Amino acid sequence: MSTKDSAPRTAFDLTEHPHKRYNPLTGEWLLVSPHRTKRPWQGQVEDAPPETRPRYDPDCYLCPGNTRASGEVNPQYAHTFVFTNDFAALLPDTPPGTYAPHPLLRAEAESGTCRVLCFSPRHDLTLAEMDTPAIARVIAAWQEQMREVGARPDIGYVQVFENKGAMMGASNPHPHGQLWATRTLPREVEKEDAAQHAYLEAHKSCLLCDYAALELERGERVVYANAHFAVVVPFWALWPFETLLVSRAHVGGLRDLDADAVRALADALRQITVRYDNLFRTSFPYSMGFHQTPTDGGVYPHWHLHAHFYPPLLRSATVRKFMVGYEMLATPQRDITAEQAAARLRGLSDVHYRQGQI
Ligand code: H2U
Ligand code: ZN
Repeated sequence: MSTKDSAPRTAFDLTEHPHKRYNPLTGEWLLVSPHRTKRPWQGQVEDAPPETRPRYDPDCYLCPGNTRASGEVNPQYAHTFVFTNDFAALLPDTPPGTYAPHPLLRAEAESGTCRVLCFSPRHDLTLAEMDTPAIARVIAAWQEQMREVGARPDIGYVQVFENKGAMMGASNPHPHGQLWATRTLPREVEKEDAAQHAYLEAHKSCLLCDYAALELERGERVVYANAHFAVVVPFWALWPFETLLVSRAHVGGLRDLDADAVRALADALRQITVRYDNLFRTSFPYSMGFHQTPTDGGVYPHWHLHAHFYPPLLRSATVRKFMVGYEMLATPQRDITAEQAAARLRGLSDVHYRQGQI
């Protein structure tokens, strides 16, 4: 007699049965276990972050007029402010070179630059609490950085991102993001580059153009959409409330957005970040970042602008998902389905819980 489990008696159902989902942007798979959402939890409960902050903090190295670790003094900026990271992980003057004394021992020099971008002079705000014109100024600052840093001959890719919240490793609550620019393509970007390229070759259409249209048509994973952008919980989402913000038109990078599209992106960013804060009535932590056309001078018709939000929270302001055990050693896994997460986010108000009635 076989020791294997007996054959299933019911037809495969995505809402009930454990299954694997494919991420066509990276070629990775993840395990989804929808039957497991009622599992009791006696694990870690983290303290909720404090809810009030001053508009100006004399000890904050990002507030206007304050001195940073380098000794430099921040200007009295009125909107956004960019500076080169005083502890940059990448340096522009790193000499090119390889180290390969054996095929099992390989290294390559990497050069580049790291910058910090303050979103607002106000210490107490986040993107979710800024108005759309203020968010549009942040996008304009990103565009300016893409134009300036992206034009450098030693820069092949500019990664724009934000770590928000202590849970995601942000060292300071002052609203800010970062920009790491490298000579070569970072690994996630390389995977997405290959996938988008292969899709265009095979289908003669763009992967994310097709995906955005498909999700808008099906609706079940859409959180929000305006004329230029859609926010969805992607079919292959890994983090509980992960979202993908995707341009509806075929646009390669932030540099290519006109004023209308910038306003629409600001609106979409506000919509998703407000809903995130409203979900557990807390300042919702996440890592987010844009993926866009490399700046190494290549031709990239297959690249389609999008942003990923990877938030760690699972069921409250204090209970997060951990990527441990099976996920580190085998395959990443989630419990609630992408469709359930999208329905919850979609159902939330777009008025911030600290600014109005929900
Ligand atoms: P994070 O909060 O995501 O860590 O970003 C803040 C960055 O600010 C961090 O990378 C830099 C740190 O290196 N920093 C400065 O450049 N100057 C300072 O005076 C303190 C921190
Ligand atoms: Zn500050």
